[in-house]
Amino acid sequence: MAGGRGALIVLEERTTEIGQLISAYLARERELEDHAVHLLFSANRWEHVTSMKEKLHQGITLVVDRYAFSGVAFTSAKENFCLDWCKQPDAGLPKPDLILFLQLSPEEAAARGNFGRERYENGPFQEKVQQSFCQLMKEKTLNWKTMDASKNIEDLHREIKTVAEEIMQEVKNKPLGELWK
Ligand code: FDM
Ligand code: MG
Repeated sequence: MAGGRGALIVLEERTTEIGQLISAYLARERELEDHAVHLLFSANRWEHVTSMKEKLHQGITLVVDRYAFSGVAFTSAKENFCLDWCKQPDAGLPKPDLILFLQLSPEEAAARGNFGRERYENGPFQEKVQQSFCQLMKEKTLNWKTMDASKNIEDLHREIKTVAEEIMQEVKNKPLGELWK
């Protein structure tokens, strides 16, 4: 999102009560109904919006992890959830100027550290999530870029830095949009 200085926002568990609930759910320490947990993830984003907007209006660039696209991709990978229902709770969030999809095959992802401990970390589900992401990436009103995440960290970093700096220049004086509206 637009601006000169940077700030990393990882919508991170544990800093709020909703975040703590989500964290316990992912760690399989507690069960939550599928619709309810989807709405909690979205609520967790909404509770960060005021401070995100403040930063953006100060000209700070935000790098946001765990944004609405993960929410839609993971819930819509479950049985009986359509993409459209999944998108609604996040409609109106600050619209990103660039969305980076770090693509890695589920096999390669599984070979990385700690895979399998958390909820959703199994091959067949990850395949479905990847298909949902492919659906989402068809939306032409959003600026998706796919990066090859199997590269080494230095090369990937360089590529991300280049596209990020380009878009920061491009959107410098543009107003903030609303996602899915
Ligand atoms: N996840 C993440 C969701 O199910 N919904 C969401 O809205 C978000 C942001 O939580 F399995 C899932 C995706 C993943 C887990 O997210 C933790 P990260 O991004 O892998 O840490
Ligand atoms: Mg994870």
